Amino acid sequence: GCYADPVRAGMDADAVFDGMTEHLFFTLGKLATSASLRDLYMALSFAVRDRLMSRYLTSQETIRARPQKTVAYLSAEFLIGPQLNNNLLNLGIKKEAEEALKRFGIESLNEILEVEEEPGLGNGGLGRLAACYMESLASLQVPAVGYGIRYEFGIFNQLIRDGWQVEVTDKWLKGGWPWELPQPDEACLVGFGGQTESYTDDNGNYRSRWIPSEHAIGVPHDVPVLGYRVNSCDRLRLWRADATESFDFYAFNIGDYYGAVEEKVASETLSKVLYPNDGTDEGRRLRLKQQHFFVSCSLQDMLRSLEKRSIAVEEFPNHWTVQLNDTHPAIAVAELMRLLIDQHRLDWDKAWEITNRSVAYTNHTLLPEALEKWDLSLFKNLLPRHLELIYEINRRFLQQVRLKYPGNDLILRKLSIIDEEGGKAIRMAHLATIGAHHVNGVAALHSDLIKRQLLPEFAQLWPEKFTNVTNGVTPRRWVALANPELSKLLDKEIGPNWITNMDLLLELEKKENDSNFLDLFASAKLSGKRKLAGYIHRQTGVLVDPSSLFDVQVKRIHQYKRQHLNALQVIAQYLRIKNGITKNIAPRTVIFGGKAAPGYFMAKLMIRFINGIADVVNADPDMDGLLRVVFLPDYNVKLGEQVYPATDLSEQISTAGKEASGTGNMKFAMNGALTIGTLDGANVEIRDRVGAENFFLFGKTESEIMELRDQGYSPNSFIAESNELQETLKLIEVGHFSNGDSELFRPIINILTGNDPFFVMADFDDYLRAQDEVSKAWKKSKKWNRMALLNTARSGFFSSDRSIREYCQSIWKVKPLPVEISC
Ligand code: 26V
Repeated sequence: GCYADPVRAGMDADAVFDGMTEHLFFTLGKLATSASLRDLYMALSFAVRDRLMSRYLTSQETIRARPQKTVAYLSAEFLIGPQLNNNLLNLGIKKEAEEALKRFGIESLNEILEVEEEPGLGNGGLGRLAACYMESLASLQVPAVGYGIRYEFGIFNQLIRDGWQVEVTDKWLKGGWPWELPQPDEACLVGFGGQTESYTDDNGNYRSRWIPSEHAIGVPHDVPVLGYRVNSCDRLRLWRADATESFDFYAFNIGDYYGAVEEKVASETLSKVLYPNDGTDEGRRLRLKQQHFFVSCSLQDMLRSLEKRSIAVEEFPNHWTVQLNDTHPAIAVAELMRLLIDQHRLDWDKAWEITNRSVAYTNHTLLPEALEKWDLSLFKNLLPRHLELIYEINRRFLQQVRLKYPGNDLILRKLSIIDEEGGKAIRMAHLATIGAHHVNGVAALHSDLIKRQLLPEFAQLWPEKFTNVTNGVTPRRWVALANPELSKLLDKEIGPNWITNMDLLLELEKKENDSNFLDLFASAKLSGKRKLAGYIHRQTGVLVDPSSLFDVQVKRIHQYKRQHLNALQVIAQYLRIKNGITKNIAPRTVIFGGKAAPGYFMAKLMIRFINGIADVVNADPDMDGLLRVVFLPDYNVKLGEQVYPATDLSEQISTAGKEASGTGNMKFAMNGALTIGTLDGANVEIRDRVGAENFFLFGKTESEIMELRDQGYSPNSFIAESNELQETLKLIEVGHFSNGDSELFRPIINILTGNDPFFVMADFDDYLRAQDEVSKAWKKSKKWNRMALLNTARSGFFSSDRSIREYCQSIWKVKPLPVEISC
């Protein structure tokens, strides 16, 4: 097909300029002479969107008539980041856009990119992974739909006031967001609450019927996801919750017009706000509603696509493969059963076969406190029919277990979907595992621990079900777009194909002793550091030296990620400098960034702690030229694009066994940062790939941590052995970083010296030793640059293209479907 209007969608600079002029006039109601930067951002975005349409519509046509399967990636979060630059890159019209902007008097595309609000529709790694995967699916020409929620307010914006985090509502839609296409004609209806009743159908079979007490309407808002330099343009379909007409109708009859409006407002709150993944119990009911809402809309949408083409519902698994991104969409197992049995009238066995053949589940955490459980009473109140179905799924499953383990009651209790300890609860990971044909972890170590620790009985029961797909990140956004200097160098050295084939970076290995090339590589890094230094100065007022070692930890703030371990190390370095022991010290700029969940007291105190240290260090003339500490406010995708290219040292210091994978670690390595890290998550594989000699390893292994825990961990035995650690703790206790207030950071000291589940004291000395290695290595700059180059050269494995190929081959059984545009 061909829908391109060459007048409106030409790819040269003239056409882009004309497109912008038209949109300024007709879409935005502005004259070019009075256009603001925001107007120009909107005009360029609409012009670029026009140029996606031919690819988007042809792709959707091709997928609709598809001879084969489409991937449905179900995720409560898609942290897609800014869209304009990515679409310019993937379309290949960046130069043309720059040229068009010049004619509006704009000298740098960056001025326009600055204006874009990013949709913060995710918390961190899990949501960003979904976005990288959508981009790779499109680039690999795999038919796919990402299904999620169009939150009106995404993750909060973070301000730092007096060192504390302050949360501000994220009003990302306020200026209008040009990248979405609302499709009200494809709305879906979703029920909640009420009760079930049994009845006998026309054939004399007992059936259950759900009469919900409440409904919401899901309106799809579609975002085109264009692949890199291909015609394939997949779709991200985000559901917005609307009130149903029936409320208005009912209220109209009884004359309560304003009451009806209030009801409408209440039901519209369903897709209002994204919840932090690690918050307290706040809003649990609403969160379960959100999950069922988007899952039900998405499954109805998939079934409708078959009906439209008169394909029998039994064919579902041949047309859709449904991936559950963590347990947030795990209700899909029960909802698909409900739709197949109650609406499509299939019998249980057929419905179960279809469900099981279609659904696969990715686990993203082992932390027991992070495993989703729903109180039975809450669940029953909101989803009574789903509870019946889950009981039946469980009954049949446990019967199977009984046959395999006769008389073993313990194993039944362990495997049951219903947790009977304390108040009864539904374990969503069990529902997902039983319903899915594959369960995968997100890094080799993590997948291994799923089998050995999280779900050992399930793994014994179904060994073939469990597998690993190590995470990856898209080289388009995280290298080509974020790091133009490095990209230019790579293009020149090995040609442009590395962007879609990161294994080609291995050719850089032969440059490892080429001083000339190493200098060029280092100057690309320096250019990134200069830009970040400018940003740091504008944002925080702190002046940092681009020639110092940029030592960076950016990620959500968590005890298990151990930002406090990094902070303690900074204090130890501060003390050494104060004591005149500067021989082994390399000049460093230690940079932190990340948000704490609003209800997570300890994480918020860690931010305050880092800022307390920064204030003391940065104000002390003894630290000049040796140490700076910066907390970058409001870490998000856009800021990440500035940070990764500017980093020398990547801090990946979680307690072994706690970080499922990490993905920031991969972005750093690709951009030529060295890692200081524990044997946790994907760090293990990064070290294997880049070489142990190009990685600063420290800390206890997962099994050593387990052993410590089993012996009874006593932080004091580690403190007793380390003078530096004692002095470091002492300085905090006397209030040195809190203007003499010896109480402020007491909770941190108490945790670290008491019952610390993350073993900070146990790893401190080895961490300090590894940091000394870092300082030593930094001083031999040629050697450092060689190590950095080898990190980039050997990081190709961590492209999300590789991850997606693995999902396609071993889990989804889908093939690429190239899209032809015949004009
Ligand atoms: C974490 C926590 C931490 C403790 C408090 C409760 C709680 C609740 C949820 C979570 C996050 C769970 C899911 C998640 O975001 N996992 C992340 O997924 C990334 C992509 O696979 C992976 O790289 C990260 O290691 C993993 O933490």
